[in-house]
Amino acid sequence: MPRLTSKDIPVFFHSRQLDHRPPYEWAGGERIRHPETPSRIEAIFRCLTNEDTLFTVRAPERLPLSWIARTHAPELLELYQTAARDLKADESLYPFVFHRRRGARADPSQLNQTGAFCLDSGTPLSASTWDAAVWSAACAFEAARLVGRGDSRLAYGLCRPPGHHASREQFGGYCYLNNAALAAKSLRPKGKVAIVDIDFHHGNGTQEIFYRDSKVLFVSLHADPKEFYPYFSGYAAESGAGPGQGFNLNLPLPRGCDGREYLHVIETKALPALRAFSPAFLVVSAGFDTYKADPIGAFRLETADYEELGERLGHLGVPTVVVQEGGYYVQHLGLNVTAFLRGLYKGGRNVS
Ligand code: SP5
Ligand code: ZN
Repeated sequence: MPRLTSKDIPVFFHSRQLDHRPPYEWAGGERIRHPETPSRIEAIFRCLTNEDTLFTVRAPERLPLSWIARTHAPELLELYQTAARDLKADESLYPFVFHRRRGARADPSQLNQTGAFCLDSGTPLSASTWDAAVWSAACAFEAARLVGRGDSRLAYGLCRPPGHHASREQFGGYCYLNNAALAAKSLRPKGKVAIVDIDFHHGNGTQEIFYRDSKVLFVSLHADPKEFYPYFSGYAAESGAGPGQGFNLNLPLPRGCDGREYLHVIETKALPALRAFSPAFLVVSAGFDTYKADPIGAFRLETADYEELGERLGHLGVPTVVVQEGGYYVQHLGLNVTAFLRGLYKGGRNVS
């Protein structure tokens, strides 16, 4: 294992994350190839390892179930393990019955009841999903462990499947385990944690997990949920509840939003809230489906905008864990990730 120097950005990735392969989803009545492909992280991996001196990629250790159970309901975790046991190797389960009887409990040993644990029909289960999701979570967790110990002021979990749509009890939006929430939970005993979610879509799962928590601030910039997934959350009026009131900040942006407009909202809304909160740690849910060429997103950010965005977040001078979320224009995904991490690294260098 290479020694960690102050030059390195540690990156965590495990090849088992590639085994989850959702074949298709439905979009406007059409059956399309699923956008959340293994090639996404292969492309990022290639870009990071080509970058001479900045990154050191290693594999995480397997994450114990007990750690995942701090964030997710035992029934959800049992369902994933039922799928791992009962599905055939090439089989994908797409739930299509979503029963919501108040107070009723679903049985996670019955795959026919999967719909009770699921937000949408674009997020299938296969026999490999559980393992891939656990390794993805392990990447976020190890990155957080390094930053939490003070061994690095920046670390990146090359997570996939992504996580921010997964709530305590439900999967959806291509997400099964909430990687960013796991990272934040692990840091929380050491001090206040701010999560900044820059994926194109609202991080409904992360919001829900910390909605009543005053020690974790959730700030999310995303497309207006009136028009875009996840539709049911991400509105500006959602500001936290109970003790967590005031610690949830949603910043919905209009279709077509470009880098200038995006960075303006970062500067005038997100950064002031982050500075006022004064966190000990920052977790970034880093999606790149805000890119101008993204097949799902509808914003117009360019590669240089991600570097600028990284620099401005880096200027906060807070030890930072970056967790990979969405981003589906595979050709430029690695470039955008690298630009963002380089920006964070540069921005954080001149602050002590
Ligand atoms: C992690 C993440 O980015 N999840 C995104 C989940 C979005 N699911 C709904 C996608 C609807 C796609 N419609 C495509 C229309 C293309 N013109
Ligand atoms: Zn997204």
